[in-house]
Amino acid sequence: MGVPQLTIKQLFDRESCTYTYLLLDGETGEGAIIDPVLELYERDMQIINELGIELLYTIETHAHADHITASGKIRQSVGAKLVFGENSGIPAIDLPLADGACIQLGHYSIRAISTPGHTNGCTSFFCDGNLFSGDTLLIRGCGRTDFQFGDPGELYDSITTKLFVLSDDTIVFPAHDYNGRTSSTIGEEKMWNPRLGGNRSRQEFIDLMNNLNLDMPKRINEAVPANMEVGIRFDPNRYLLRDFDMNDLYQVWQELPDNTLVWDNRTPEEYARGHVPGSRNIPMGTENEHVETLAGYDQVYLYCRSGRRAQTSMTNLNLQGLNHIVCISHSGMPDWEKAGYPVEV
Ligand SMILES: N[C@@H](CCC(=O)N[C@@H](CS)C(=O)NCC(=O)O)C(=O)O
Ligand SMILES: [Fe+2]
Repeated sequence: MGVPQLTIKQLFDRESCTYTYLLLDGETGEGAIIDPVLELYERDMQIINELGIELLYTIETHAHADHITASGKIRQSVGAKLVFGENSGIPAIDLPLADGACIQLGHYSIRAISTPGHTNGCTSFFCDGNLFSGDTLLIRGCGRTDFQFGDPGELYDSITTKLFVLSDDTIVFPAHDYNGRTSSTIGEEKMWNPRLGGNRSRQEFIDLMNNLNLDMPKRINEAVPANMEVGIRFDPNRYLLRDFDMNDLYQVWQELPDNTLVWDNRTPEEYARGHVPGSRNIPMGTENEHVETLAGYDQVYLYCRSGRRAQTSMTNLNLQGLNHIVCISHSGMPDWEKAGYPVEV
């Protein structure tokens, strides 16, 4: 009898191009799942049951922006322990892992490697020569850094000092691939990754990442708050008041209660051209610098031009535990102007 083998099953979600991984120690029958997708819960549970896997862990590499996790549901149904990096900011965690911390899966050890950058709570997991890199390192790419407290400098440091130091033959299994590729190696990525390979400097990487101009993931406003609660107990109305529009804001604004803020998160240029009188300008993308100030208000009303940016800032702040923001999600300043309400310049 040879040495027991770690079995890895790579599963795919066509909708979000997400890879879910099932890890199995064939000798003990113990297993772990990484980044399961809520819509594919039945598929994954069927495999787990057919193979007779005792699922010890459901592991998340980060709070995803593009799909809702099945981890909460899996935890409820089979009692698997929920595992995240300790900086994920997600409350329903059984095992928050610090950088370098390990959990045992049969004969194998799974090691958490803190790799912030794509989000501030991203963690990669290393097991038996395999790296589950989440969205930190993708095949010939890397995660974007323009939401959920992403930071290109941090991402560069995570990849170069935490992942590229692993041995060249480490197999890289990412959380996504949009081009049908399934795995890579650290050696390959050091050589061929167009964002990081060769002699690209940290500053060049930052400039590149700050100018990607990608569309927002289609489901970000739904997925991020849901994933903060690991896909269970999710009530979209708690976060998104679909019916609250600029006319409702006008009603509130006329007799604004004490300690209430009207927040305009458009650019300073747009704000200067005309805004709701008394509103404060905190542009989208800088809200993380104002968490304490915003938390100090009893109630915050947030608007932008169309509602899209308001939703994005709100989900960013939901991640920080702020739940007192009323988001005007499907209208904005042009609607206020059209209605003939007062405008301050
Ligand atoms: N079009 C996709 C968005 C995909 C996306 O933005 N993916 C994130 C990971 S959550 C990313 O980092 N992508 C890197 C890239 O596209 O280069 C969707 O709507 O869901
Ligand atoms: Fe992601």
